[in-house]
Amino acid sequence: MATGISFSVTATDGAARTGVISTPRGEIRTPAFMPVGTAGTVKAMLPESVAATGADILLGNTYHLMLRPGAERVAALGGLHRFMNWPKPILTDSGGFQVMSLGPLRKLTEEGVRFSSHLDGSKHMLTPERSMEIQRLLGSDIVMCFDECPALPATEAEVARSMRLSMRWAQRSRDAFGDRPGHALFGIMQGGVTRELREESAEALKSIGFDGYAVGGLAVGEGQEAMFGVLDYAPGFLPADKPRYLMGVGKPDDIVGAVERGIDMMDCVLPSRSGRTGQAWTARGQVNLRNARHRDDPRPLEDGCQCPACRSYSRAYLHHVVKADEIIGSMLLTWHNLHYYQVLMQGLRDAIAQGRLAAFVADFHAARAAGDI
Ligand code: PRF
Ligand code: ZN
Repeated sequence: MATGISFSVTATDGAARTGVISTPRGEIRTPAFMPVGTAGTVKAMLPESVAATGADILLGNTYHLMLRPGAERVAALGGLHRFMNWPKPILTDSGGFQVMSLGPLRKLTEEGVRFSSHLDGSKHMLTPERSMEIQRLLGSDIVMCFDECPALPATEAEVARSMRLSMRWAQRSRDAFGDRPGHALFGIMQGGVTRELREESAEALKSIGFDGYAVGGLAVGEGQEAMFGVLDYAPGFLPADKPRYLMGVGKPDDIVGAVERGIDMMDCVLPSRSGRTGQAWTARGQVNLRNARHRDDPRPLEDGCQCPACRSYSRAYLHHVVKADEIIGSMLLTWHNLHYYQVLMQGLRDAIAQGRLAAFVADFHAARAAGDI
């Protein structure tokens, strides 16, 4: 990348790769999981605690931050890193995907998306040019193209029309982004579950030229089998020497399957959001701390886990604070979940580096099949 951000693959195992993205704000070890800090905070976590889980990079959202507190305000206060006290890299999503989830509150044209704020009903317009400007004002290190992710169910013709619009917006995003040393711009592949559309989208993005390439439009309800079906070929359409980012994925088994298929970066609200509803993710699968079976259990949530929730508290205590809606319940379970996700990523990186990914994946599935005990 001619942008002061570089990617080097240090080892491969089958289609999987491990490597490092170097940025002026620090290194991102890949495969990387990015916790979601939608509104300038990873909910229930101090930024230094997020860093302590092993996260190298956070995701922020154009859509939420433009509405509140406003991109110009964040810029005047020194940018998002300083505003939220997170000095490491930040990737920002472009807003298109979040706007689409507003349903009837939006209107899509060639120019962009007009929408009403979910906060106060005020009217706004997002275009590729405005999205690039907002992400620049935020100070984002990795900027995402403005795209459209069609809502399912959609016909193949609708998916094709939407993908081609996203490719025109990708060119406008590239033009508006300009040349910004130290900052990267990623293109976003669309095309649903149709191989020809995915290939057409990849070719369009490659001819524009980006610093990294995302696979968008997956994990929108098509199911894991269909998603893996696309991931069996889609990463191969993208340049091998650039990072590949699977947007909005996923559950631990989605992550493992995506990494096996050549994905380098992912983000998902799941570990943080489910931590706030009493759900924990462990090597043995999902654990619902609301369940009464934990009421008298003095054992830690996960044996051997080095997170604060497991080092210093019992399942009985976690059950109690979750049931009592105490804030510390959200804090401890979010910390555990983010820690578990980062331990999983480190395990994947080490396994790829040592050429034993297949054995790692077999152990991963065996532990989950054994279940929580
Ligand atoms: N586009 C953008 N953000 C996204 C997606 C997308 O397709 C997805 C799809 N899973 C999540 N986040 N811009
Ligand atoms: Zn733990």
